[in-house]
Amino acid sequence: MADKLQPRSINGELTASGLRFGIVVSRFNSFITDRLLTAALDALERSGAASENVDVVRVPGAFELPLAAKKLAATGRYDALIAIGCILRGETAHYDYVCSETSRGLQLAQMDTGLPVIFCVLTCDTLEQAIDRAGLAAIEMARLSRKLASGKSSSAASRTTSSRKPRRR
Ligand code: INI
Repeated sequence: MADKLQPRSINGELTASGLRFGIVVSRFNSFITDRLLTAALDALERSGAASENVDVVRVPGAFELPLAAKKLAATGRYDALIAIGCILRGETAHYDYVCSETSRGLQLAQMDTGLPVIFCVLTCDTLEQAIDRAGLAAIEMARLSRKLASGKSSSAASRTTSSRKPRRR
C-alpha cells in the first residue's frame, strides 16, 4: 500500500551562489571562534558564495549573539545567519546560564523572525570539535527557506519512490 505513495521531496540544495549570509561571531575565546569563522567562510566560498554577500559582525561574548542575530534578521538583508561562539566550562560560574540563554536566544531569534539561524556555538572543554559544516547548514537552510516561501517544491524527477529512498545526510 505505502509502496504506491510517492511523496514530493523538498530539499535545500548546497549551492550558495546568490545567497546572502550574516555571520555573528563572539570575541570571547577567539582562538576557537576565529577557527570556526575561517571554516564557515571556507565552506561558503567552496559552495559559491560571493564576498559582497557575506557580512561578519563581532560581539563580545556568546551571550550577545542572540540580540545581534535578531537585529541582523530584522534588516531583511540575509537568507541565513550563522552564530559562532565558544563557551568553555570552568571559565566562570555562569557557564550554565551563558549556554542556556545563548541557545534559547538563538532559537528564539530564528523562530521569531523566520530566518534560519545556524547554531555554531561550542559548549565544551576542548577545541577538538570543528564545525566546518556550519556553512553548509546555512546554505541548505537558506535554499530550503526560499523554496518553502515561494511554494515551489522539487520536480517530479526527485519524487521519492519505494526503489529510490530519500538520501540521508
Ligand atoms: N562568553 C563566551 O562566549 N564564552 C565563555 O566561555 C564565557 N564564559 O565562560 O564566561 C562567556 N562569558 C561572557 C558572556 O558571553 C557575556 O559576554 C558577558 O556575560 C556580558 O554579557
